Amino acid sequence: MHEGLLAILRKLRSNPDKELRLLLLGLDNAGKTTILKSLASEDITQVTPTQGFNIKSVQSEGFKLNVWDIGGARKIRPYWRNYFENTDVLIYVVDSADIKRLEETGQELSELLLEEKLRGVPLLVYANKQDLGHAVTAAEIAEGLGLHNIKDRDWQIQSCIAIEGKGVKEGLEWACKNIKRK
Ligand code: G3D
Ligand code: MG
Repeated sequence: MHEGLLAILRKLRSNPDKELRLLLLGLDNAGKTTILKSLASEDITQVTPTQGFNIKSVQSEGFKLNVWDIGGARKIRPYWRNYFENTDVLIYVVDSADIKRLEETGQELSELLLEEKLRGVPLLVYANKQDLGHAVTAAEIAEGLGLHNIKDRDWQIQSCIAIEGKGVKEGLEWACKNIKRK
């Protein structure tokens, strides 16, 4: 039987008493909802869609995940900051087959990395949709996003195929190892 990734995460976690907070962000269509589903499987206890903002808060024993589409709607951006507090890991999802929007997604990521409340928070980038023939490699995504210029936090790029659950777990393992002790 498929074990939910949150169950796996629960075992990897170094400090089981502390709630782990994950932010899962990216442009629309990147694959966030697909990753969310593979994370959660059976053990989601609560999904709260926030009226009008399209932010999903998912809570499971010991975990809190906040998920939304970035890009567009600049006027609601200040509201996002409410969800940045105490984030342990920022997970950024990129559609590796959507070269047209690589620059846009890179721009959005750069803005996020400037957020004071996300300062020093480890960054995991999923180069998703690696099954598609025209997808570019994780290394090319890293290059396109300028990840090698990031000096103020740990970061990792992980290729994945969210619809098949491939690579998702490996990314989370990195994330768990890189959570800062507060
Ligand atoms: P979002 O929540 O970031 O907006 P979704 O993205 O998770 O809703 O995914 C957007 C579309 O991409 C979905 O297709 C989904 O099935 C598809 N997708 C997600 N991950 C992968 C992947 O690894 N490979 C491929 N080929 N497709 C993927 P639909 O057709 O349902 O809109
Ligand atoms: Mg979605």
